[in-house]
Amino acid sequence: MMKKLLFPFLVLLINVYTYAQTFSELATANLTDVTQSDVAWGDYDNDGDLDILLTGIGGSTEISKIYTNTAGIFTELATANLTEVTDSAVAWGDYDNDGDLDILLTGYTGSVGVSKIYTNTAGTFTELATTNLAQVSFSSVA
Ligand SMILES: [Ca+2]
Ligand SMILES: [Ca+2]
Ligand SMILES: [Ca+2]
Repeated sequence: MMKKLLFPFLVLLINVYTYAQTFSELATANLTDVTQSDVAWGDYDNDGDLDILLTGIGGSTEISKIYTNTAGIFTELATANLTEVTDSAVAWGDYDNDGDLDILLTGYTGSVGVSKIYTNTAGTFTELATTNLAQVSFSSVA
């Protein structure tokens, strides 16, 4: 009887051991701490790894930042020039179908709600003037 039970038990044990995953905080993330935030992964520079778009309240001010992933070290992109928002929603998408990810960003600037599209041109982001989107905060985008 014991031998009959031993084999299934060993199979179960091996499976648990094989598939057990643990998560630990990445020390090289260097992200701004935020509240009332939204975040999205996207490979905006097309180098095969996921970068980060992060918005929210960082300290006492609204922020909108892109972090470039270089072998797991995240560096703020100086040329992002995004409107800084909180109570926000952000998404990456290649709206102009030119092969790079652009940005849809909504949220509250501290005075008004905004909805903006930013066109990605070799890692420089330019606001699209012709969106005609309703201006919102406490929003959702996809
Ligand atoms: Ca990337
Ligand atoms: Ca990279
Ligand atoms: Ca694009």
